[in-house]
Amino acid sequence: MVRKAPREDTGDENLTVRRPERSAAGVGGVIHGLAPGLAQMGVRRSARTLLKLNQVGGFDCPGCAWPEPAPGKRHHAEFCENGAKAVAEEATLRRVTAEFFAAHPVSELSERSDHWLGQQGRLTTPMVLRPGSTHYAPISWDDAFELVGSTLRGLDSPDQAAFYTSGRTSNEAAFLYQLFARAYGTNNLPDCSNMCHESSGVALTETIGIGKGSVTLDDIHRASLLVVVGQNPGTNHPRMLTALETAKRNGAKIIAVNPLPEAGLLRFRNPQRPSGVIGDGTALADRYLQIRVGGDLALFQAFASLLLEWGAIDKSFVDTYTSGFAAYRADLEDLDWADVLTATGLSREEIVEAARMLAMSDATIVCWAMGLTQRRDSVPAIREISNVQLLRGMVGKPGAGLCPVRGHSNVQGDRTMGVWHETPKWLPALASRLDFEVPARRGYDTVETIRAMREGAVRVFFGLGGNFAAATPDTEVTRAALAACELTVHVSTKLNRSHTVPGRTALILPCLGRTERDAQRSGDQFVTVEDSMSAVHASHGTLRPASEHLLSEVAIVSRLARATLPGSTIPWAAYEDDYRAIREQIAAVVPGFGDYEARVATGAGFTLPHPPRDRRQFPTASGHANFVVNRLEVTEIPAGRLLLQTVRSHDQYNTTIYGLDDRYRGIHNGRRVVFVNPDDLAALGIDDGTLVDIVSEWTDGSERRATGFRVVGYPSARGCAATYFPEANVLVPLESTAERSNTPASKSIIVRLEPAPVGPVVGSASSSSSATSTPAGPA
Ligand SMILES: Nc1nc2c(c(=O)[nH]1)N[C@H]1C(S)=C(S)[C@@H](COP(=O)(O)OP(=O)(O)OC[C@H]3O[C@@H](n4cnc5c(=O)[nH]c(N)nc54)[C@H](O)[C@@H]3O)O[C@H]1N2
Ligand SMILES: Nc1nc2c(c(=O)[nH]1)N[C@H]1C(S)=C(S)[C@@H](COP(=O)(O)OP(=O)(O)OC[C@H]3O[C@@H](n4cnc5c(=O)[nH]c(N)nc54)[C@H](O)[C@@H]3O)O[C@H]1N2
Ligand code: SF4
Ligand SMILES: [Mo]
Repeated sequence: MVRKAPREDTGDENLTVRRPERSAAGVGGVIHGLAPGLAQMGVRRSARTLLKLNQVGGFDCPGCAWPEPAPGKRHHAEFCENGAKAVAEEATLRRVTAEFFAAHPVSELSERSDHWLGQQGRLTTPMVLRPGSTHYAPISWDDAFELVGSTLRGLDSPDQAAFYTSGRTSNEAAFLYQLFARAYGTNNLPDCSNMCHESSGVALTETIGIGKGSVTLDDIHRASLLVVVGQNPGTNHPRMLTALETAKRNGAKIIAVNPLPEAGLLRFRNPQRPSGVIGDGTALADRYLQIRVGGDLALFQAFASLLLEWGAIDKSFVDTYTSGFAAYRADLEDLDWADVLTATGLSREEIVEAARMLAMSDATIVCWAMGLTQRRDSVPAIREISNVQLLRGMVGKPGAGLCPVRGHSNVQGDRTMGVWHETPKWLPALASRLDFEVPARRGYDTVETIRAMREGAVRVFFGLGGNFAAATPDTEVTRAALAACELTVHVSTKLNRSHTVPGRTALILPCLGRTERDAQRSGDQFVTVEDSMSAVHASHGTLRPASEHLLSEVAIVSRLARATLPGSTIPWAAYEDDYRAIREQIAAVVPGFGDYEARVATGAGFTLPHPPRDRRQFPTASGHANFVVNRLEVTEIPAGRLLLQTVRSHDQYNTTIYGLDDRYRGIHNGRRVVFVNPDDLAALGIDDGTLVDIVSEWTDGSERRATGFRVVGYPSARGCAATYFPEANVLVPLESTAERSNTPASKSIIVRLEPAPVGPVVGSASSSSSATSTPAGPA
């Protein structure tokens, strides 16, 4: 295998490992959050910008999808450290200009790290890479749209194009984008949800009839028990800790279920309260279940079995609102406790104690995120959570419910707006209003899109935001698939990996970010977003745009549509001129959006209807909430192997790498680390600090390799290792996905660690699969 020297210092030579921190946030968090802003925006712009964050009349945080408190209850600084970093990343004063592209050939950019690419600043002008060229060159907007439009018009079928969306896109842009794709003739609308909470959507649709969570922020505050499963809120949803703290002050108990003892879950120092600035803060979790990766289905089956044994079920709820209870109860009679203990790695006593807390609670919420959704058995595991909540009657009751905690700030809204590879129920109504045909074929999801590109069935890839080349699994396969396209187009704010994996022709279309003023013909526009708890509200950009050449996402979609569908009778130009016209269409067809304009104009926004939450009405085929029988399969880990999961560091937003530290886990100046329990290291005969390759092993006998990781002894659950995404995506084959949701199984990878051959360059070699040693870009 070729070991390549990196183009620049990835920092890993200076990697240091300290003791993990015991608690999250506090004054340290605020200072850490402000530092990138000060460095990238300066003092005045930082202060002005951050004061608008999450305030009425200001912009919605481009970080995560955690909700804001109601307008009257907001603090002056209603944001967290990572929200401030997300804003700094967008509001930076650094710029990527045409001169930048003239100075850096694509071949060079492709060898730069994700961190370096992001650090170059905001994209400022449309760029094209023509066949055979070595550099991106400027192109006018008109020529860019004509290029995309003529290519799309020239395809044999609209299904030869795929239109990807990342979850930062506003409701208005998302609605227009799916309208365009459908009017053009395809349902090929893969999105980041396919890699994120798709498993939650599929499972909940089956059990309660709607793929969204059933709680509000107020419910979190009123719960008497919160179970936080497979989630690291201290890093990924920091203000969720404030909500958990409020719940605790109101008397709630908290159970954390996680292979890693994440700092924020265990203790929290609230920076908005003086007592949080000093001292050790609030102990959050009352009980910590250090579960093995993949043990959740077994855990919740064990909970259900105990609750049934104790008669601790809400019989009247079960009788009135559910179906399938008898079969479910019968199935659990055969529960094999030996399997439960193997799968979870927990003792029977630990499980019984936690189950007792469930039995005692009159208002329980279960929250979860990526620890549950990215495994082969994700959908069954989430259905099992739903089963337990149904047993106890914990849906449609104040302070109780099911709470998938979404990632991207508008990922839930994008789905509501019809960004989906299947057809929303309201699509026929839209089609008849605007006179187009509903495309007949089901569209491709993310993994299917990669496969179709590889096979030549998809020839044009269009990405509205995101970083498809880096976020997806099977890095080499995905990159080859993108490179095989006739045309790739990325609507982006920042330079990223996807721009360095061009199709035969490639376009970069730079757009406004959410923080920026969006002026159109009818005046300044605002957009709307939906948070994780179905609350919809307006977001007003206020900053001066990073460049005068930027277009809004809405304008880009509108012009794309006009260039592609010249005879279209849909009023694309009117939508671009005044976003109220888009909201009018949304209000006319999407349930729950009646009187949209008036309801977002007030600032407070509104919460979308959710029949199970609001009325215990379950829009399933049976009209009841469904108990579903799930089979418990214990993953066998061969001797000498570990079950690897991939996590986010505290200094990244998905594929955007803000910095090289992961403070809470004690990692500084580097990312190529693999966390392993010290007892496992001893059993494997590998010393802490050893440089290893991570090799994943698959049932077809194939292997994939990521090279040059430093082993860090860490108190993870036994037999379970962790490393960062996207560096580890090279290890996951396209075929390894969750049942039913087709989400890449990036959190259960059987691996062995191989001490790396000692070379001159330490910890910097590019990831590569065993099949090829093409550099994947140092991470
Ligand atoms: N700052 C910041 N914020 C973000 C993001 C970011 O990258 N940076 N990303 C956003 C996005 S898109 C998303 S989807 C969310 C992601 O939010 P999270 O889901 O919190 O993100 P991960 O880092 O993937 O963390 C997964 C957690 O699940 C645990 N886990 C892994 N496997 C298992 C398992 O089998 N069982 C259990 N019980 N736990 C397990 C891991 O130890 C880890 O604590 O965050 C959003 N917010
Ligand atoms: N191994 C592994 N893989 C994973 C995961 C994991 O946990 N482990 N998590 C998965 C998850 S949960 C997700 S959500 C996906 C994320 O997949 P994506 O959403 O595709 O990736 P991001 O890194 O969030 O996208 C970052 C890019 O978005 C662009 N961008 C930022 N803001 C805007 C904007 O306002 N408009 C536009 N047009 N562009 C913008 C910038 O150019 C930036 O480079 O990754 C998935 N991949
Ligand atoms: S919790 Fe999420 S939405 Fe709220 S300020 Fe932090 S990053 Fe932004
Ligand atoms: Mo996500």
